[in-house]
Amino acid sequence: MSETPATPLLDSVEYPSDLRKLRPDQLRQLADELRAEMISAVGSTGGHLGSGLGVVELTVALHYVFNTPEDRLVWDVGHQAYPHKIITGRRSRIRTLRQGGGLSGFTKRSESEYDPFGTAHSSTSISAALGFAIANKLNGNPGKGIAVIGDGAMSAGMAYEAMNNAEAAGNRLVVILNDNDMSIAPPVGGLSGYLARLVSSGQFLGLRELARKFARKLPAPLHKAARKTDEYARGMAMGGTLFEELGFYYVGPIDGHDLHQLVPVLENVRDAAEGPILVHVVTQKGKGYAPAEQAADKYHGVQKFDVITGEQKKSAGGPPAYQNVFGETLAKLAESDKRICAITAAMPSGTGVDKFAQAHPERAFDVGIAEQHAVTFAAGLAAQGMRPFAAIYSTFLQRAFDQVVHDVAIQNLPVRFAIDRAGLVGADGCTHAGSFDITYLATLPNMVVMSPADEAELVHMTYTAAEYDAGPIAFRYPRGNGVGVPLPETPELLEIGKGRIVKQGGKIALLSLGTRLAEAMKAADALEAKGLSTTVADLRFAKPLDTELIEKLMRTHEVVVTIEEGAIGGLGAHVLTHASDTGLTDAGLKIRTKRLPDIFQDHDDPAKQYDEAGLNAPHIVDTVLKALRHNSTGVEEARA
Ligand SMILES: Cc1ncc(C[n+]2csc(CCOP(=O)(O)OP(=O)(O)O)c2C)c(N)n1
Repeated sequence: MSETPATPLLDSVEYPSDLRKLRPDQLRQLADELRAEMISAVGSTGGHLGSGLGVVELTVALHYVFNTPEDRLVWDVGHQAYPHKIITGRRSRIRTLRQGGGLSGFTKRSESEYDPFGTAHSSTSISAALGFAIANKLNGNPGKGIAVIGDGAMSAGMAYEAMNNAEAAGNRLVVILNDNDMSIAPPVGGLSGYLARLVSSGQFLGLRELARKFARKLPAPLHKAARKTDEYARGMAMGGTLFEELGFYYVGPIDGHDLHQLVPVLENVRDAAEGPILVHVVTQKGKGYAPAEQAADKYHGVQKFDVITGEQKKSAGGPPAYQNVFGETLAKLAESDKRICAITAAMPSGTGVDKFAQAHPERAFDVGIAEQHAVTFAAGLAAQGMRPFAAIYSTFLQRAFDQVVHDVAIQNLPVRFAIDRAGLVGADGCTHAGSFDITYLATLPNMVVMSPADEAELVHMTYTAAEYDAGPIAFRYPRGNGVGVPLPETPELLEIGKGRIVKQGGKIALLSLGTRLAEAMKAADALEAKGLSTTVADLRFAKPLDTELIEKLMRTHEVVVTIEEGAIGGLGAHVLTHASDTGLTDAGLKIRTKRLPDIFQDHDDPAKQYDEAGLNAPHIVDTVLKALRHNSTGVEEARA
């Protein structure tokens, strides 16, 4: 006899208040439906999959037990929050994830009151949750601050800064350590070893025993749970000395997929009179979806995929990704140069450092999510005569700005910064956009800042950086694939601070930095078609500026337009400052800057983002035409 299928539960759960009406024995079914819904949604949108699958039960249990949104739940990084979005009023929009106008791939305050804090850069959750907890304490509000932080994110210093400071929050602060023994890549360092020892220590205690041991620390509630059953406490052990030394009550490790364990343990934590409490939850990245469970990266981030087979939509192929051009070039250079080292902060494949590591494992360093340390570590290597490349995404290097200034630039140490994901990044949105690096680097004395126009130029710049020992040097390049130019057999040593003329014209000069060169060339063609002779220069360097070239072009052209994929304060600002300081603007020269707009651009299709930013060829043409129509007092003259 076949069983009658259970009535679906997820349809009745729009918000956590609906979830709390369910019986504990219904939560398993709900979790299964939630997992299936998430797989189906990400199959149609692409995005982060493995991390969300690993926290389905945790999501259900947290919202079931705690009083969200009054209790402030902060998901670290936020890439695992898709199940959370589905049961906090956003199920109807879940298939818009990461698309223009759709839901963000991370938590976002403007999206929902259940997202009390925007995340995307890792390891911020404990600090933020502590802020919520203390604010509530000061204001007499009842809510707690709850941080859910991964073992990867726990490798960053900021997490410890927060824990070190957390005691004052008492039982208002709860930290859930979501230990899936994975970062994007396998986790690195002493902490991951420590957590593994806690999990495998074998000191499993029954809940009665646990309650006795904890009685003095976590009063009454554990006794209550102990009366229910011992079962769910299997795997619950004493330990966590590190966290206890930092002032936390450590509970765990517990099985993060077993709702019979999770719910009562979290109830105890909720009702505990003392704190702060850290609950060590063991989960499996990709849980419940075979293709993800079997994948080496546990399907951390995926393209759209077929739910039945797990097969991801192939990307179009074509030219190599910039990150791989960098990684392979550096690996080749390191064959004959034993001083070259490569450092990544938990992004070996994203930065191409994996390619280097395959060839030179002893000189490749994954330091975990620790950008600040990565930079100062590189500074130490450089000070000792090595040639370190710190390969860090533009957006994550922001976190290490003081290290760049204080440890590298002031000491004029030759750290090479290979800065990936510079400029707009499409579906990941403004938290991941590399908008500011030209500004924050080119403002520093001693710093050299380059940007390749294509993948062949990236090869030259990698080589130039390797050979440059006079001080710090950075090169920034975008997400995605190159433009399809052939890669050079032998890299060229570029002259520092020298650009190149790509197209010689007369009236209009387009000064491009980076990969918008292709759009500058298209714009030049369009301008030529209108009878406007146009020069295009690829400046290669934002610092030092090729002042000789720039001055010459300014003296011989009527309109000069700078083009860069970076925020205000970058190339355009440097060119304008130079022109103004040298008096070149006095004679009525028309200078315009094309750059990213002064807004945080939302996630969208890259082409649309460039349109919004005004960085495509037609926008460049418009800018030139408008400049030509302006008279010397800045007033736009009527069209002829
Ligand atoms: C400051 C910073 N550096 C790097 C990243 C890129 N990144 C996103 S998720 C992730 C791994 C996080 O691992 P973990 O915290 O264990 O979460 P899991 O994905 O395993 O659930 C990394 C390195 C980031 N978001 N922020």
